[in-house]
Amino acid sequence: MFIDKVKIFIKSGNGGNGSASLHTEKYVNNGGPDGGDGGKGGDVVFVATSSENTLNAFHYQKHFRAGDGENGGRQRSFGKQGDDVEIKVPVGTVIKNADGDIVADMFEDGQREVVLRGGKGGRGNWHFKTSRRQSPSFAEHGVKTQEYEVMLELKTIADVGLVGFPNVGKSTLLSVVSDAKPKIANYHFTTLSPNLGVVSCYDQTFVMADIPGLIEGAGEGAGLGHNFLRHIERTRLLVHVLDISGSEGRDPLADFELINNEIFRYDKSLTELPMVVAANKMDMPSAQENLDRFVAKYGDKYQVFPLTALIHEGVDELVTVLAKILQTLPPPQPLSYQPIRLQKELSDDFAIDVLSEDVFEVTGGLVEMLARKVNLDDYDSFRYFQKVMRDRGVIAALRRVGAHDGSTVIVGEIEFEFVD
Ligand SMILES: Nc1nc2c(ncn2[C@@H]2O[C@H](COP(=O)(O)OP(=O)(O)OP(=O)(O)O)[C@@H](O)[C@H]2O)c(=O)[nH]1
Ligand SMILES: [Mg+2]
Repeated sequence: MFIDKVKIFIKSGNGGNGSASLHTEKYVNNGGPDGGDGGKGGDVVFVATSSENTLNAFHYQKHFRAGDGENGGRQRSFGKQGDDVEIKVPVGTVIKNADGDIVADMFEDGQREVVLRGGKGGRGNWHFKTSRRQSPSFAEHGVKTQEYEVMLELKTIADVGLVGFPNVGKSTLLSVVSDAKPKIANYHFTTLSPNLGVVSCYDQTFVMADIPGLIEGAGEGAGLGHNFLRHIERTRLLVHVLDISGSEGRDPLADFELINNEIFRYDKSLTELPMVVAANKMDMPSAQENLDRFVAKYGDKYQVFPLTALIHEGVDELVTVLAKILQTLPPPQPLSYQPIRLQKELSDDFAIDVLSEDVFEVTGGLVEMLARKVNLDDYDSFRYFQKVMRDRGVIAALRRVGAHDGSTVIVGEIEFEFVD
């Protein structure tokens, strides 16, 4: 099993409710409000790690929830914050929302991205004490959060990508130049998921990825082509491996054209990647003759390395040149994207919380928007505030849930008396 694309569900923690406790003490009649604030809910945090290179773990676990904040308590005791949930993903994982927009590119080992923030805790009743209201018997509710669906897509990050038909010796090459131990066998599609290996060349090291064999139509998805090609998008240099002996009856020159077409059909920008050619299986009949034809046709445009990977022949020359070319190339770049936030805080909807018989709180994006714009000390600003409340249907909605003359309405930091 190899999973490199998976849908999961994430939710940050709800905020804890504020407490409406009234201070009590022996012989003291009315000690005043002492209800503490609710704790903030936990965040959803993604962490990139290089110790994983598949998304297989998400086959078993698809739901991730951060802890809820605890409710506030008596004596102004604050509710505990909810625990964050950390989701480990392999380096190279791209996180997308349900519409396919990029939320984050987990590009570097150890990178942390807070993708969902926990709900704010509600304020305890002592915040609402005024000269006219000595003992508020209500407190604010914590913000309840919503679950989101996200798509994880692994786009392997490697310096060098090996491409070619099945069975040409890509895995063999990786196994003789790096520490990787990929499966090697004499049939097609031995490799079903990318293998990564670290190659050392004097004091330089680089990462080589062996991707599954490509076939005709791969650029349009044949033979799982898309799934495999995704892994070369982020390499800096391609090595096109050929069975130069044509031992399976195909002409290596035709193989070369065909695979190149599939790659470029998948993504035109891959044409800009430098490519060198590894002409493998030089130990087999017809190899030399095909190599001569190949060099005559493509020798001006591509560097060609005759190899017998099986017995290490020619591989050192190839590795040395790869290391040299990499030195001249810019370091790998993260995807360029405008990060999309999953939580749309500035939507202009609202909700009403009934805190007690005659206290109502308006919450939601509309409130955040107003809080930024309205200055209550300013008459025009207050008029604007009233108008928005009416136009957006907030007043009507308050009336529907039972607000009446003299009820208290809380909108963020603003508090006013309802007048019917
Ligand atoms: N004669 C000869 N055989 C080789 C050479 N290199 C690899 N082979 C053989 O070719 C077969 C395929 O090798 P792999 O490395 O598994 O090929 P691959 O390109 O990774 O194949 P897929 O994973 O199926 O795409 C194996 O039987 C290897 O032993 C070589 O230089 N000469
Ligand atoms: Mg292989």
